[in-house]
Amino acid sequence: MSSTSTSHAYGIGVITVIVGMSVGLIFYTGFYLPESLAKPSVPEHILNPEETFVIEIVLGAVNEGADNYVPNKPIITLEKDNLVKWINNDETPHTVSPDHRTADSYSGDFGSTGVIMPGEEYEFLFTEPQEIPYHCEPHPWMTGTIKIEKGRF
Ligand SMILES: [Cu+2]
Repeated sequence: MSSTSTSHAYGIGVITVIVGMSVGLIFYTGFYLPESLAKPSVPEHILNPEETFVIEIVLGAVNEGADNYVPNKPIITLEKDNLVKWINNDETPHTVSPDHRTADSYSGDFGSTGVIMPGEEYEFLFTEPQEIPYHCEPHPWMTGTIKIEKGRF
């Protein structure tokens, strides 16, 4: 009799552990994981700004002392022109590389991966205010800064 009740208690214990683990797993995959993987929620007007801001890598940018990133130190505004496009109008491949590793919490790491070939472009959507000094990897004398500011509203 006593051995029956012992195995009965054991059975209930095992079931309790299984149920507990299942509840934990469901909570983890159903609530915790999606929350931690989700991108931050960004207002629609920042995701779809009115304008694209263009920075030209001008012809002859490769030459030391010449104009390179034009405009060179622009200030852009969230919700207005926070989608920025660098266009390489030079005859040499260039990069847009942050001086220090810089990320936007929505768009990820900032900077062109590899070179931007002549005629090609690099685009980045900024969603947070920040100031980023950047340069060209093969031509370190080519430098620029971009500053992103909050919108008026
Ligand atoms: Cu360059």
